[in-house]
Amino acid sequence: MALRGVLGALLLCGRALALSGGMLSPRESASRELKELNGIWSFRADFSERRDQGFVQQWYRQPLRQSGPVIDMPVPASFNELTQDPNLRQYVGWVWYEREVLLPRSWLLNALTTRVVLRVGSAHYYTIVWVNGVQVTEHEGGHLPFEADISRIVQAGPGALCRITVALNNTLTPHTLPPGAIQFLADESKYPKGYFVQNTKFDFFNYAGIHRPVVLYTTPTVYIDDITVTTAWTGNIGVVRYQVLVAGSTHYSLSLSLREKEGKVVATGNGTVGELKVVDPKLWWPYLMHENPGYLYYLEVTLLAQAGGESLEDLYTLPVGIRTVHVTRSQFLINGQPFYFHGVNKHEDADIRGKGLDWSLIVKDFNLLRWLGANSFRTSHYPYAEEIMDLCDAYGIVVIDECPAVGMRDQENFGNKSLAHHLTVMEELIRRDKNRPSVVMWSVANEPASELTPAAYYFKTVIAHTKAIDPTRPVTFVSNANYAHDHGAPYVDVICVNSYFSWYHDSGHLEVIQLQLNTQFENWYETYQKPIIQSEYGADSIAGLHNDPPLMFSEEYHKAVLQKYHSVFDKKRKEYVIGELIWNFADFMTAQAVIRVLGNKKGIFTRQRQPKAAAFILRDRYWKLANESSCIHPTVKYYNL
Ligand code: BDP
Repeated sequence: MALRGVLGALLLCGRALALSGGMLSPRESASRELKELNGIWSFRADFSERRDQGFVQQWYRQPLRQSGPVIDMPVPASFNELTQDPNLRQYVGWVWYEREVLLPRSWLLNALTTRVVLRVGSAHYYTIVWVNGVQVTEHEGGHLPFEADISRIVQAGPGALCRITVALNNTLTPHTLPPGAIQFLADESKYPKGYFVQNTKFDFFNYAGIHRPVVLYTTPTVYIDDITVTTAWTGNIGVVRYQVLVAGSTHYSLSLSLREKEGKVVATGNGTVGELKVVDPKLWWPYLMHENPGYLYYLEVTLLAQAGGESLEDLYTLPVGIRTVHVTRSQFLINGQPFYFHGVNKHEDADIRGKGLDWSLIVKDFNLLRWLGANSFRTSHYPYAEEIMDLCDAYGIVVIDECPAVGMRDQENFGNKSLAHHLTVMEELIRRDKNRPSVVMWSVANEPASELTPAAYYFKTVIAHTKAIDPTRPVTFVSNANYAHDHGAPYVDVICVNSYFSWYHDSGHLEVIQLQLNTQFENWYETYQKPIIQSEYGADSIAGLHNDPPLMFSEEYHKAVLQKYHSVFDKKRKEYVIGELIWNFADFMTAQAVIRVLGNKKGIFTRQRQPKAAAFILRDRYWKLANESSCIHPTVKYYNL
């Protein structure tokens, strides 16, 4: 009960925090310095019965080692699988992190001109941050960044040592995204006193910890707070519309220049709002649609201002891709050309580090995606790291950007409290990713119980809000509901549908796939006349397990399921099916269950990124699809990768 009480109270506080200002990715420039705080932090999980000892004893007031034993914990990483302690693996409640850092003297000398910001790339799920014992921020939700201006605290402090304490709670409630529920098991003949478990209705392990980099960075006290760009082109003229938000003063001037990759300035402008015109623009194209995919310009924004009698300058450079996105009744157009999504669904998931950002894994995954001939992925089932999104922009990998609304299976998940939080999360997601050319569509949820009556108002509201914040991108959510009873589908631009024929239904009966898939597509299209993406399909296979004729869980069965689906895609893609995204790119960890063998095994790669037989089927198919596309450039070579 106490655990529920503490989290409940905090979530209420969270509600009051209004979303304001920008969330530009931290970048060094002539006016901004950056210090990464990745590495070993001190850590303690609060195993007290009520999980509240850290608050009662105010662990943030002094170094963590003084209030009890600490262990080393890497950041970024999930804490779950880094020790041999099963209780930490399945821990639910508050954990505490701490790091002491020495700040450069130059950051502290002039409070009138220098601002110091602490930024957390993501921490799951509810986070409170103190600096030198003073609370500086709190944030609800994993997968998205948050930050705090800590200038006042560090600049008033006794010296350059700065102690950062982070308390983080992985408890999920019916109103969090994703939702979950704590179940207290009171039968003392079966469970120890106070025993509880956390139940979720989504199919991945609820890894927790500080999952993405923590950085400190500086800006001048008058600074570029946010930039919004939208792009268009007609004939041989590209247009970059911009809006710049400045904080700290109303007396400033702004100048902008747009540079090519090679450095040449192609357009200049000034003021907070304007339009830059580029003659013969190099458009941003998806991977395999052009010989030079992912072309980025660089928008350099320069701010000049006066503060405390001094002249200040702030510089920020934003990568910009010029491209357009449109949806018709049967097509998805990028730069006016039909785009067919042949890609994957992923997870941020790996051995040992869980959902912690890992550069080696990121690079390996992008190499595998390109080897596969995949041109797109969906960020199932939550926003991925900015570092990943940067590479999507640069490589031309098209993204359906999904928010963490997954496992919304109960009536309780569709009330006003959930809705208010869902709107905030969409605002945070769009604020972070709005300028990314790779993001072509927002997905507001995965497999919600959209057949429930309240889902109609709920999704109407979430989708309208998303479109109001970003009118430039289509919006969807991913459905597994019956087409005739789905209350959210009327509001989406593209129908995204998941199905697992011959797996969860008619298990073992490969022969029914084509008929059932055909019926699925026809029902949805006849009802809505909107283009359709098969947003999940697949089967589990244990790498190295063989059986012919194909039986479930063998590599042969996995291949056969894919091939049956593909034969229907090939007919329907000539009509209104605009994409196919395999479930899943790689095997991943889930909660323990009788249908999961050390996790979900629907990956075409193992968790260690070794290909199963299905990967080769998909590779042949994706390269064939790419080569068929009218705009693929002949220099793109399958075997060169
Ligand atoms: C779908 C879910 C996905 C699961 C997958 C499966 O969207 O998260 O992992 O099924 O069961 O329903 O493998």
